[in-house]
Formats: sequence, C-alpha cells, structure tokens
Amino acid sequence: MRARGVTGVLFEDLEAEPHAQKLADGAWVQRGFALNVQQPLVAAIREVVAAAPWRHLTTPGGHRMTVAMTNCGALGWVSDRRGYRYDAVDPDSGQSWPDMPAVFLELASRAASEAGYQHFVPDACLINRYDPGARLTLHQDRNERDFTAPIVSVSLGLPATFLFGGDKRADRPDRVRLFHGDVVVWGGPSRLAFHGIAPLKDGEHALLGRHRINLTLRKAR
Ligand code: MD3
Ligand code: FE
Repeated sequence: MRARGVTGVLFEDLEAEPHAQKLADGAWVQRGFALNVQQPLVAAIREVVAAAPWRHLTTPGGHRMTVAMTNCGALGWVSDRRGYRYDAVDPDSGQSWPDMPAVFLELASRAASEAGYQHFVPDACLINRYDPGARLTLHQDRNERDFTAPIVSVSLGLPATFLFGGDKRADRPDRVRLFHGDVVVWGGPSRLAFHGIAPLKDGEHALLGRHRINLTLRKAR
C-alpha cells in the first residue's frame, strides 16, 4: 500500500522534512532536498544512460562490481585490472562522457551551499544503480585531486542502508538509512571516511521500480 499526497509525492518518500541534519563533522544530510526536481533528475539520468549505458566495472582485484555504473561530466570514474581513476573518455564508447545536466549542477551547488561549502562546481558525476542484493563494500574516495571540495550524493528510488565508518577500515560503521530524494554533503573531516552500502533489500519504488540510483557529484580535478 502506498498513500499519495495531493502533490503526488509518496508519503514513504517523505520520512523526513527537508532541512540539514548533521551526520558527522562536515557531513550533512538534507532529507527530501531533491524531491522537487525528481522528475527532471530521472529524465536527465535516462538521457545520460542512452549515451553511456550502464556497465559493471571490474575491480583491480578482478571482481565484477554488483553495482552498475555510468558517468557524466568532463571526467568519469572508471575501474579495471589496472586500477581506479578518472578518465575523460568512456572506455566502452571511446567518446567523452555525456555533459553534466544543468539540473545536477544546480542541485549540487544549492545543497553544498546550504551545508556551508560555497562555489562548489563538480566536474564529474558517478551514477550508481543498485538492483536487489547489490552492495558497495567499505572504501574511501581518494581518486580526486582536491580533498577540500566536498562530495554531494543524491539518493533516488529504493531506500538503502549507508555504512559510515571512521578513518580506518576496521572502525565499526554507523548505519544510516537513505531514502528517495535525500541529499548528503560530505566534506571536511568526513571527506576521507570509510563508507559503503549494505546489500539492497528488494522492493518496488513508484518512480524507479526495483532499483536505487545514487548520484555522486565530485570535483575530480
Ligand atoms: C562519504 N556511493 O560512489 S553515496 C561512491 O550510495 C559511493 O552509491 C555510495 O560511495 C552510494 O563512491 C554512497 C555517499 C557518499 C559518497 C562519497 C563519499 C559518502 C561519502 C565520500 C567520502 C565520504
Ligand atoms: Fe564512495
């Protein structure tokens, strides 16, 4: 059963009102911040995917990632047997990545500003698609050149359990549920924290079906 408000927004997508809540030093979750642009976001994702289709990358250790990925912007994050890196060229097409949609840039800039990071201009957006069972093991994001810039993440579709650890892999992570429309800004001391996503629980989302899509907007160079 799902109840709809007069705006057509699902109540289950409104578990919290839009306002920033501190997760850790430098990390702010803005519940529902992306809901007012959910349709243009999904339309823009479909356009990116038409030009740069989903793919399951291989880790340097030879494992196929359970998360399907693509990118837009000047740079895209890629992984293969040679390592992790940012590249201006999509290895599957030999072409540059699709342009960053304006709605991504505007949302990221507004979210970063509200969290105290002015003038955030991302040049890379990694788009992750989780199907039931897909997960992201604990890792740090350290392929970017400038760790003073935050990373802005946007959660869409099925809810997920985000694992937020410390600065050592062995630190036991906190668990934070992320819902459709939530935006998180990760900067300052949280920027190099270990983090991951627990295996996605099956479900059905009104807009995205049996999927979760996460955007991470980054300043890679
Ligand atoms: C905390 N993505 O793409 S977004 C990733 O939901 C990634 O797909 C997850 O971790 C996802 O690298 C989590 C939240 C996130 C993104 C980057 C971070 C949290 C972060 C970088 C530093 C600290
Ligand atoms: Fe990450």
